[in-house]
Amino acid sequence: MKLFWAPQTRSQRAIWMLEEAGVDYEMERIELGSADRADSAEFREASPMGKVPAIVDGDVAMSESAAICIYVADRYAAGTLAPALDDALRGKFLYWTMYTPAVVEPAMSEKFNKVEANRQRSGWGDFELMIETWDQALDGRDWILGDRFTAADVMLGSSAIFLRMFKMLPESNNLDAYADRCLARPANQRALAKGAG
Ligand SMILES: N[C@@H](CCC(=O)N[C@@H](CS)C(=O)NCC(=O)O)C(=O)O
Repeated sequence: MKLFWAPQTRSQRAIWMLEEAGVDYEMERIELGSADRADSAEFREASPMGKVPAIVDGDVAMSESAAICIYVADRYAAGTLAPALDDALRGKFLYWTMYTPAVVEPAMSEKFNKVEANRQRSGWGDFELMIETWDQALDGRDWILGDRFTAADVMLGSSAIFLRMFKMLPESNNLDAYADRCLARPANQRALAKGAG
């Protein structure tokens, strides 16, 4: 598998996911900031918007970190990092894997940019509802689905770590301990070293 990445970006999620799944992969760096950026056709096929992370795996070429996490988990770690298709936890797995791009990121962006929030009208509610919902789901659990770590935790864990780094995580809640647990995973430590740039 080839991973297109850039340091200090959402690529970190894909690296962490690949490390958790134990997949062999090579990394091709994309110079996001360069003025004369000339993306390869292979990268553009995987990522039409030119965003990282993106992967090419045989005939599969795709981007979007949550989609990559689900793909890698289903293809290389089905039943462990992704509940099987007929597992009752599959629904919650999909919900929480998508929570980062669908709810956390828009709510975070609104708060960061001081945009007036509308809990009813916005699909992501607002920052406080986003945090409360996530925090409650982690009550008494190590991972979002309970005892088992899955690709959903790669997505959510990366968001918890990011929010804490930007001092946007409320103190004394489940999310702080969750971020610590995610950081302590050996696969995440390897990923952080690889993604440092
Ligand atoms: N929703 C996408 C977002 C990807 C994204 O925004 N990537 C940024 C880096 S974090 C990027 O490639 N920006 C460079 C650009 O737009 O040229 C995902 O989760 O993968």
